[in-house]
Amino acid sequence: MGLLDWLRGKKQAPSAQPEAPSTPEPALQKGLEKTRRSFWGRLKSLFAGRKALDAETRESLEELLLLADVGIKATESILAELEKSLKDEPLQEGESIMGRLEEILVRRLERPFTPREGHPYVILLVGVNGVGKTTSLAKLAARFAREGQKVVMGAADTFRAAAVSQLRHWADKLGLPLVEKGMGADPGAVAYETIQKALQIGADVVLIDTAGRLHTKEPLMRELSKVYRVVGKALPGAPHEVLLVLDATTGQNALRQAQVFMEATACTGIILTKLDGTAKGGVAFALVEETGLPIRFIGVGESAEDLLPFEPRAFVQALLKE
Ligand SMILES: Nc1nc2c(ncn2[C@@H]2O[C@H](COP(=O)(O)OP(=O)(O)O)[C@@H](O)[C@H]2O)c(=O)[nH]1
Ligand SMILES: [Mg+2]
Repeated sequence: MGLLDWLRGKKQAPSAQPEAPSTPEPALQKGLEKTRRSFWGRLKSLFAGRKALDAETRESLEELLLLADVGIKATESILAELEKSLKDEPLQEGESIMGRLEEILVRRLERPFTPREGHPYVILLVGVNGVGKTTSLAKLAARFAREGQKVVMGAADTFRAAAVSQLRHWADKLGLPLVEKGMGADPGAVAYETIQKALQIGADVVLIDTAGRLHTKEPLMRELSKVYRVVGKALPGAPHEVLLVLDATTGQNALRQAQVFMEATACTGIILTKLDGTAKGGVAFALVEETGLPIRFIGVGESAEDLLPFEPRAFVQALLKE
């Protein structure tokens, strides 16, 4: 099952273990271990033997959700929904509060997305420096290439020399074409040439890296909207996805970044990285609640297999697992 088909909304998310789709992937479980250990693992004992949500349990649950960085808004609405569900439909024999909570959490993470058709399929990666844009891009490129798609990468983060050379390193390692014009080049020109190259060689997927200088908001916005515009000019309908890369270890800061980037450009989804490095993976709920964007991929480690297509149920189940 291909990643590109999935991105285009045609099929279910591809699993690393297609033969056992109901068992959460080991990479996912491992990646969420810190979050699960610190907080979610405690829910079982909190709910043990309870059939209703008394004030004390409600308060403990609220505390756990807030500590996991679920955020005030999402926490309050999760609690309200759980209360309402238990009141409207008291638990039946064999049902548990955990089961109800699981359903509510899954629904919160499900966001419709409008996949766009297009060939080549153009993906822009945006986000602040250090969040994991370039590594995520390389991981995606590797996966597309493995699945037989013809990939072209574009180094439109021309602000730092290191950004270009990092992508060059990946391109060489993966044996994939990269369009680069060095540090200081016009990002719009790089993006344009990348699309030209893709059209020339009949590429299926184009992945474009961009710079993220959050402390200079105005130039960032100008630069991003220019790249966006230029890409659309080079290929009408493109970009098909603008993935906002956010670092889960930055907690509520990620929310502020999301606000700035959403003002600057039409983001279509989120890549939430470094979930393996934090106990506050609950920030996923806050991000979806506050931005309305779907999470499309999660990063759970530094190796190439550690970027996973995001599936709400698998994510929630991995969190709630003992
Ligand atoms: N542990 C972990 N590290 C990651 C993940 N994604 C990226 N990184 C690391 O974060 C650092 C910054 O990544 P980079 O792609 O250069 O960020 P960029 O500045 O946004 O392009 C690198 O050391 C990556 O290996 C992840 O999911 N988990
Ligand atoms: Mg980079």
